[in-house]
Amino acid sequence: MFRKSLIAVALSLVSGVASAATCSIDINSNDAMQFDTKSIEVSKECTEFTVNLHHVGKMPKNVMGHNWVLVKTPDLQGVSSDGLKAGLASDYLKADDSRIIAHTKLIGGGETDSITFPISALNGTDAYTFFCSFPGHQALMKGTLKLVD
Ligand SMILES: [Cu+2]
Repeated sequence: MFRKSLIAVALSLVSGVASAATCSIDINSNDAMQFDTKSIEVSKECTEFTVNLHHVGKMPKNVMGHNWVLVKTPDLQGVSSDGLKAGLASDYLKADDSRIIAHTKLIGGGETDSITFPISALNGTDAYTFFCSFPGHQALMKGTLKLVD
């Protein structure tokens, strides 16, 4: 009897973790200029979505800095080139750029940063791209994000 209820509690814990996990993602970046995620699906059941960006490398942010920046795909080149002009002091992002939907700060090896944004910032028709705005990284450090049922 006790054992059965223990199993029921364990099962409910597991399912609780599973549904919470769909509204956040952990992404690793490294010294080889890579994200370990190429596509992200965000459930429409989420009200907010959280990205936890980890830099698992050792290099400092002025040499191998990474951030996670979300834009509509057609805005990618414009946000990226304006970010380059903004420079390291601005985390390679133009200040108050309304085209940026969400972004973490720029981090170096061993660091982590998180960003939470409302799902109301997304819709089911636009295509979204996430990328790292550090100079030269976008070619490798890029992926897609979409809203799913
Ligand atoms: Cu990067």
